[in-house]
Amino acid sequence: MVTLWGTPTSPYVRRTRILALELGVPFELRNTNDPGVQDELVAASPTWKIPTVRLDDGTVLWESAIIHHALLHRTGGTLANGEGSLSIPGEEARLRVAAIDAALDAGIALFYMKRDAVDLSVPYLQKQRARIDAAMAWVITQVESARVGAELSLDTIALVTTLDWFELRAAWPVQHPALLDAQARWATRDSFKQTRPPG
Ligand SMILES: N[C@@H](CCC(=O)N[C@@H](CS)C(=O)NCC(=O)O)C(=O)O
Repeated sequence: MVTLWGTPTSPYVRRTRILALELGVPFELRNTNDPGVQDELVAASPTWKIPTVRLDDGTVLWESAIIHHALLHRTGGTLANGEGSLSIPGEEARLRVAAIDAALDAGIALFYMKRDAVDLSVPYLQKQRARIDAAMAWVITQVESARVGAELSLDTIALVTTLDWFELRAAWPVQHPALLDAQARWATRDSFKQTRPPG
């Protein structure tokens, strides 16, 4: 059984949960908000970030892209529902994930700073806000041309979990019709439904 340290609301952890469900990899989610579990994370990962996993063979991994590569590599990518397989992403898909991550990281940073009553009007933080807009404007072109969002893939999982988190935290307005379409398309799939953040 894979141990997955994370929270039910983390968009990065949700990516890993969706992938594990799709690949039929059993895992236990250790909620780092529960008493004592943060200590387990700190002991396991020098970055203290979620997702962090311990695989069946005892290997500990952090960074979602590395975790996902390991899961795809170890399972061969075969989907548990028998409907095809997921491949290890190539350069273009990794670029899309990188752009989505840039928007999400900026959104997460701004969300936590706002919660801590930081003044968001300083130039560096304004730049973070502009970075979300710029990265998402490019991502929209990729969705419109069906490079992402149409098929199940790591970049599609990254896209939809990010959009859902933007909505959950009111961190960025998900309004573009192509984004709304992609969100709606995947909302009914089991792995996305089961991992929908509470709240
Ligand atoms: N690049 C990392 C990002 C992971 C990440 O930022 N996770 C957030 C939660 S969504 C986190 O652990 N934040 C804790 C912190 O920054 O203290 C990945 O892809 O795994």
